[in-house]
Amino acid sequence: MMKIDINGNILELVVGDITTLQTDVIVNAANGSLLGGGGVDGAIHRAAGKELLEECKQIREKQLDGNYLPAGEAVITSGQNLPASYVVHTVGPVWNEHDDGQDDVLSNCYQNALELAVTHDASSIAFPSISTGVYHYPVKLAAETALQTMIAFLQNHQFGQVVMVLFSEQDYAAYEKVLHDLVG
Ligand code: AR6
Repeated sequence: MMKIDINGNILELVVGDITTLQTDVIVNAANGSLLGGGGVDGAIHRAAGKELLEECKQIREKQLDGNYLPAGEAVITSGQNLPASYVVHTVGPVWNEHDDGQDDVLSNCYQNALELAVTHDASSIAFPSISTGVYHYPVKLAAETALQTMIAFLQNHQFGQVVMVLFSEQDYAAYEKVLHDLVG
């Protein structure tokens, strides 16, 4: 585990299952349908229970007029049966080596999730490594964008605690190296 102070806030990297975290908010790496899937999305819906899917359907109908949630954007539901109070659902970019705007889209996922947490008076949030599973974003590049976005946010806010939850030792090592390089 790596834990650093940024402007009175805590930023930490841990290995684990995000569905077990007791932060105010956990973030889901969803797809635009918001109707569930594999990876961390499947794990969150299984642990939260079917009421989470109902909330997501309501958001699709009422907040999104039936449309898909675009990549980079985020919406919030309750945590249902999870230890977390809220789930922020965001959609990462699908990796494409010929597209150079993906880091901005990925950064927006983290930024929009953090802003939703603030508007819901949360003081702790846990993120998975968005886009680096099924969406194939390279882990090192994703770590640079994720951590730079979190650090810039924490430098400008009195938030509390941000936890980056990695699902393997290998991903943890990649994020740890990038964080060391960013904070010196
Ligand atoms: N806790 C923390 N991290 C996890 C967990 C968990 N329980 N389970 C998996 N991961 P992915 P994406 C890690 O594929 O690339 C879904 O089907 C995983 O090892 O979940 O953004 C959605 O519905 C990886 O490091 O998300 C979308 O269709 C990271 O979470 C699509 O996948 C993200 O992998 C989104 O793809």
